[in-house]
Amino acid sequence: MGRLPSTKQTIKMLRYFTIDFIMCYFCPNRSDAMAESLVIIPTYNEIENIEEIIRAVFALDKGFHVLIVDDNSPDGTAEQVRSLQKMFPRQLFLEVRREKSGLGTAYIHGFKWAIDRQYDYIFEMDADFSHRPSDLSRLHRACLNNADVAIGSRYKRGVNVVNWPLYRILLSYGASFYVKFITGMKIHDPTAGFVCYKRKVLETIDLDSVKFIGYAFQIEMKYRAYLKKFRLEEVSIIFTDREKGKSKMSSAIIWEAVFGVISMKLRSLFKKNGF
Ligand SMILES: Nc1nc2c(ncn2[C@@H]2O[C@H](COP(=O)(O)OP(=O)(O)OP(=O)(O)O)[C@@H](O)[C@H]2O)c(=O)[nH]1
Ligand SMILES: [Mg+2]
Repeated sequence: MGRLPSTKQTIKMLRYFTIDFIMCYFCPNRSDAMAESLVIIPTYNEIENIEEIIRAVFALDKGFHVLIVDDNSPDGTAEQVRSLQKMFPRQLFLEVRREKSGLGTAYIHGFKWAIDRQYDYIFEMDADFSHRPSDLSRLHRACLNNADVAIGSRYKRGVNVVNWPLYRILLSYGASFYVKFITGMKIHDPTAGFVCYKRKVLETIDLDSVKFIGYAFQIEMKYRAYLKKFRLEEVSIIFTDREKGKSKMSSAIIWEAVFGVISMKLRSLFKKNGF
């Protein structure tokens, strides 16, 4: 015979049941009323990583939902996701866009999708295991405590980057000083792409006016949250270079960040384009 649940467990179960019941009535868009957190993973040609990263998130058993925003990858990433959806029908979602249109717009697409479905905590994560899925819980905890935006930071305590060539570290570390100098944000890792946003942050930012695509997109999102006086908090993480698949990094992305940060600062001073 199994043990009877304690009073505390019974109250918890009743609470979940009530929330579930209410949410099923008032949020019919969301397939699993228990889930409050959505991990958005943009993908382009990630066939070698996609199954493993999805399984790694679900293996955490924290009730995270996952949305893949794929840009019609020629390698069949989306088909792989579709076949996994049979195994995780209530937790795994897929949006396929017509063509490769950049990481920034993929996230904006995912943010709108998440807001429509009333997720409370919305994460950004790469598919290539540079971000450890187990750190999702730490970002989540930071947002449950005090933060409005929790940033998985490579540079909060020293330099926590594994297997990157020196030039990449210098580029990224240098960029963080440059951004701090121009924007005045006191963040060690403003280009970080491992982030948890509270829904209210994304609802406040004018997502249609965010135009950047690569590193500049990550900087702009943080800067807009900072200007709206949201609490940004860094959580120290270890970042590891991808082992499988190809990087989508390009010189265009670097130049976008170099000039983008200045143009973004100017737009914010003149309160142009949604700032
Ligand atoms: N949907 C979509 N996803 C993209 C696009 N470009 C990159 N991604 C995804 O965004 C994530 C980060 O891309 P990476 O190629 O790892 O770029 P990065 O992390 O800036 O560069 P590396 O450090 O060199 O890996 C990965 O999951 C990519 O598949 C794009 O144009 N569209
Ligand atoms: Mg990467």
